Amino acid sequence: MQLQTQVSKWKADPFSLSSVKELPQCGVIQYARKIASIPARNDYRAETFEIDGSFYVMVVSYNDGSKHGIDSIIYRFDGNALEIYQSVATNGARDAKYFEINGQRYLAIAQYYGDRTSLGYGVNSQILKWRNKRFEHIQSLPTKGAYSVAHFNIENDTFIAFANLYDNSHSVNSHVYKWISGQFVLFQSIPSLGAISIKYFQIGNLQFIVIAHHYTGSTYNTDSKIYLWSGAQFEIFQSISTFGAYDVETFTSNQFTFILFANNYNQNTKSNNIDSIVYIWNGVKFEEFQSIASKGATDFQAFSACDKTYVAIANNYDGSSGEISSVIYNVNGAGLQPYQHITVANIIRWSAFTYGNSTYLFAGPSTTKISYLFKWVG
Ligand SMILES: [Ca+2]
Repeated sequence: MQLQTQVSKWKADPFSLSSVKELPQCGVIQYARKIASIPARNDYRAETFEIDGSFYVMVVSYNDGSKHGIDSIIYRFDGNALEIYQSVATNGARDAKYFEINGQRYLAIAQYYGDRTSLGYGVNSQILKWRNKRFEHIQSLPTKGAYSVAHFNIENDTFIAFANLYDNSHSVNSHVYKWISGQFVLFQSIPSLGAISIKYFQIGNLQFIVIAHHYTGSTYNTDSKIYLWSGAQFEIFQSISTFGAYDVETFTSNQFTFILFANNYNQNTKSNNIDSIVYIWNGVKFEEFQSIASKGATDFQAFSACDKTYVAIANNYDGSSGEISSVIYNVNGAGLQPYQHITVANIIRWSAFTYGNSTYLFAGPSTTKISYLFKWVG
C-alpha cells in the first residue's frame, strides 16, 4: 500500500490504534506505526532495551480505568510491529529503567499505587532480573507513591533512586539505593514534597540528581531541587522555583547542559497556562535560559533525529480541555524553537528511543487509553 494511502486510511479512522500523526520532517512525510496489540489501558511511558540481539519495548501502564493492579507489557520490536513478549504484574507502574550490573540485566519499576495488595500508595516498587529469557521479580523496595526511578553509576558503584510522590502526605522522603552484594540497600533519604520526577546527570566531574517537586500538600508553587554528589552523598546544590512541576529533563547540546522543568499548574493564578522553564549551566550554577509557553505541561523529552537535537513537550490540559497540541522543538543556537505541533490530546509522557537508524517516539495520553508510536522518517 502506498504510504499516502495508508495516511489517508489512518486519518479517517483515528481510533484504530494506528492514527497517523504529523511529525517534524527531514524531507518526507512522517507517520506512525500501528501498535497492533496494545491493550486498552492507560500507558505512561516506554522503556527500551536490547538483549541478545532482540530489541524490546516495555510499555509501562498504570491503570485500566478502574484498577492499578494490571500488567505492563514487554513487546519485542522489529522496527515494524510490536509483538507481546512478556506480561509483568505491576501496581500503578509509572516508570521503569533497564540497566546492567556485571553483565546481568535488571529492570527497576516505580510503582505508584497497589490495589492488588491493598497497600495503596505504600505499595513496594520492584526489581526484576533477566533469567531464562524472562524478567523475574527478585526484590521489593519500600516506596511511597513512587512516580519515577533513575539509575546511575558512580565510580564502580550502581545506584537507583526513586521519586516518591505521596503516602497520606506529600511530604515523604525520596530514596537512593546502592547495589551491595546482590541487592539494593537504602543509601540516602532525601526529603521531598510530592516528588514526581528524578534524573541523574553529569557535567564534567560533577554528578547531580535533580528532583521535580509537584505539590506540597497545600500548594503547587514550590521549589524543585538539584543535588550535587559530595563524594559521600548527595547534598543540596540549588533550588528552582517551579509550579506544579510534573517532569524534569536534562540534555546536552553543543557542550551546553540544560535542565527543563515542565510546569503544570500555577497556584497563584489557578491556571494551567503556565510557562515551562529551560535552565542552562553557566559554569557555576543553573540560570534561566528560556520560557516555553505550555498548557498543563507534564513532560519534556529530549531526543536526536536527523543529527539534530529536539525536545518534545507534552501539553496535557489547558484548564478546560485536553484537546490541545503538544509541541516538538528543535534546539539551535537561539534555544528551543517550535518545530511541529502534535495533535494527540492529553499526552502525559513522551518516550524516545532509537532502533536501527530510526528514531521513534512513544506518546502515552492520560485519558484515551490509546498510545501512539511515531516513527521519524527522513
Ligand atoms: Ca521526560
